[in-house]
Amino acid sequence: MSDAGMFCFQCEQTAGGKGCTRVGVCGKQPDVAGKQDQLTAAMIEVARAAHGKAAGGATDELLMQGLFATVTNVNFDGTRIDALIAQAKAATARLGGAPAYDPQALFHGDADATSLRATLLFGLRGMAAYAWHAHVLGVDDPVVTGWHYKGLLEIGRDHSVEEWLALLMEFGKVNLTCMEILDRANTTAYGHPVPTSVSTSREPGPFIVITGHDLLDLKDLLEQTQGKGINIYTHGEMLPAHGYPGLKKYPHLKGNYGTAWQNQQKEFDNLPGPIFFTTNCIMPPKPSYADRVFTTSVVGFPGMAHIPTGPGHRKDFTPVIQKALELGGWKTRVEGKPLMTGFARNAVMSVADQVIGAVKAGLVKHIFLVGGCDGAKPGRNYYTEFVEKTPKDTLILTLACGKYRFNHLDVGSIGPFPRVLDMGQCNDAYSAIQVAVALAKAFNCSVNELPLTLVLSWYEQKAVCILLTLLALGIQNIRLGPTLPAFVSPAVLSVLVNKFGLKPVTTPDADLAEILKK
Ligand code: SF4
Ligand code: SF3
Repeated sequence: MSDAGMFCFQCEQTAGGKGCTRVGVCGKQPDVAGKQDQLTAAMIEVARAAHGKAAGGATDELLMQGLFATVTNVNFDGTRIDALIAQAKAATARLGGAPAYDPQALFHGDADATSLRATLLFGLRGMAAYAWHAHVLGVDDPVVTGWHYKGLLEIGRDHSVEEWLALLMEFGKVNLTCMEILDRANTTAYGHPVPTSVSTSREPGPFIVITGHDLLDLKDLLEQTQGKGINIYTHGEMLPAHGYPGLKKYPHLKGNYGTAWQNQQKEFDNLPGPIFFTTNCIMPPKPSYADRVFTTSVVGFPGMAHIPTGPGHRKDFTPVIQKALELGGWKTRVEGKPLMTGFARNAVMSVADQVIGAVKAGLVKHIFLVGGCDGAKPGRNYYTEFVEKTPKDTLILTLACGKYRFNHLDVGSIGPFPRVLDMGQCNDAYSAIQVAVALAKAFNCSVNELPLTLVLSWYEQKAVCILLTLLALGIQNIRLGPTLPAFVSPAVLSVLVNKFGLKPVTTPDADLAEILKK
């Protein structure tokens, strides 16, 4: 730890590609970074105290929330982290106590052990966020819930490199189950997404922008704004919500506003409507819109209004609604180009015969999954250029907020399909996996033998858990960018390269030439 007292290397924009030591590039202050490490240590103690016992639902929720709150760009509010630490200490005491864990031990010591410990911790945080979204919809899985304890317990232990790798692979499979239960929770609550054209036009009148991943928050907001003359616009990872029948049926779910998270300070500047943050990624709000920012659940930023969670995970959005009416919204209509979404697994599988036929007939030569997080680095133009340069006889599946790098491009269609198919949020990587498995079955080969290449972009911990799932499924030759994680040590990287053929992205031209050479 530096003199200034923080060390964080959990995200892709970490200072100098090594670690934030004075203040976070994201705006995280050293005291908050320290508290997040204390919270992690306190949760390791909970897991120790709960070992061999049934901890109970409240403790299950506490671990999910504590892990979720420490994902990048979720909670910058030290008092909220303090409250979670206090709850964790109380849970440990209630469970009979446990040996203390030193937060300094999390990211220090042998480089390879630190790298592997951090990888498991960051993946676990990402999974907890997904587990929480399923949980609020009433869907849990005992293995997933149990792994929040197991993962924390193992993070607090020493392991050989082989043991760490085995844990990471086990975790990757558990995260697949987590994405499966979230898929089940979402599709049970709102139906299977259907291909949907989403307006990006701005309509006159009061509105609320909702961002993040939590579909229950959107549903409740839509219910509570019905008939009030307020339009709802999705932002960032909320875009795929437009594809769900149970959400698109609301006529005041008007469209999508803005692009991915890193542009929010520009896009929300003087916005004449409130912005409601349901999950990551929140950036330090500028004074020009700080008075209209609302957070909820584990999301927090000092000084911003917070909508508390009531019984049954329900919320009262009255303050957000009042703010929308007070600000009045846009005065005139601004025309925007529509975006397509809703190509989740059910929509793609329902035309599986046509996709398979198109591949067999040579109409589709290759399928790319270009998915993952967006971010601020200029190198992320790679993904725009990559999609622009893909041959016209290739399909591009996409998911997560990285899609805003290219979802506005007109890259044409192949027969009935647009060439870019938006499968959903980052957690809808589950849909992409299901489609890949179905294609492999139809072609009687392994996923690695399909004309399919994964070109992923990462920023925060959800990408870490998804990558571990893909590796645990044996998927080879994934291209990862825009840069490799600072928490992957050279020795761990060589394992990932040798065992899984993981490749850092280079240039779109060189990567496309290599991928398509066969
Ligand atoms: Fe730095 Fe990223 Fe950690 Fe923020 S989350 S302190 S930018 S490494
Ligand atoms: Fe984006 Fe934050 Fe990761 Fe769900 S919203 S993908 S970065």
